[in-house]
Amino acid sequence: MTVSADAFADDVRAHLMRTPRQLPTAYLYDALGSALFESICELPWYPVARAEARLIARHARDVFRRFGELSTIVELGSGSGEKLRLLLESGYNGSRTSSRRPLALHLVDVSATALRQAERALSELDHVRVIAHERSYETGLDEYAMDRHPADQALMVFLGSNIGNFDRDGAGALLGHMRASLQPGDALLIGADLVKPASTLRLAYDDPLGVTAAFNRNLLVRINRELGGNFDVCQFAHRAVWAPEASRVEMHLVSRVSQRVRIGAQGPRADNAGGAADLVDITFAENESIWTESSYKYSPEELVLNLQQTGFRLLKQWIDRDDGFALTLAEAV
Ligand code: AVJ
Repeated sequence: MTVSADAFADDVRAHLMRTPRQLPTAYLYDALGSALFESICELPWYPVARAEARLIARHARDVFRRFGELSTIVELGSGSGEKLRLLLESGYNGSRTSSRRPLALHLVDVSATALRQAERALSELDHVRVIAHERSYETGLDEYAMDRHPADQALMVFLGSNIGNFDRDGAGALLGHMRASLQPGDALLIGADLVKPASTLRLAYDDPLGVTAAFNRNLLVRINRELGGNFDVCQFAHRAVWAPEASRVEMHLVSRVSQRVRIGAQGPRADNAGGAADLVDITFAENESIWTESSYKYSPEELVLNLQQTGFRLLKQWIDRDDGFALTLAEAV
């Protein structure tokens, strides 16, 4: 099941009309965007993925020790599948359960390419069954909840600091949604990047190789290709700012000049019904920005508080002090 071109067009139009102008973050992950994000994770200045991988490798056994008969893992934002694969390989003793039903792995991701990659990476493991949901987190959660057997014991995983893309209210709502898809005794494993010095954060989101800039500007390339836009990609600069009062890094695309941009006037959607109503026609002022992403940073305590306020109780929190990252395991109550 896929996210439709119409939904993409509607989202883009609605976000560009906001003040300040925005683009929806989830669409950064087309095939090239997903590849660029994987490259970001290899950059020396972006320690998020490495810090989390160290914690997972070290504590995965401790995670799985808490379950008698785990039947299901639900992963939101599975990406390449490497995070979950590492978790399973480091801590899940498949042989112990080989007489039982295979472990069901529900993967929820909006990126078709990432999902296919994850399906491939995880299907190689013994005694698992992969169910892919090419869905938003919310729709994926609903699909899983409808499908679930009452006797199932589930572990939900939300790794990579993907929670960082939500503002405080949005994160609370999403945690509540996760809780509603779980039953008492189920668990949630969540990885979150922590507040750290501004200079460190700036380098992480505006790296010297320009990979993050490419990741950001690729959203315009995608809009041009899939929605018939005419963004002049070179005329938008990547900018990353740390906003300490909101505890977030913001990514922007800043218009270098005053320029007019049209979407849907030509290209794939030109022959669709809807015609002129589909058109986006915007004149950007010089230095006007399009806000493409927020990456909220947490304190370990705030994370625990958020979990407690949404129906979870803390089981264990592991912190990597070197790179400022927290892996938190909570139980649905
Ligand atoms: C995948 C959302 C966790 O916010 O750090 C990396 C995406 N953006 N560099 C993040 C991202 C710029 C990443 N998340």
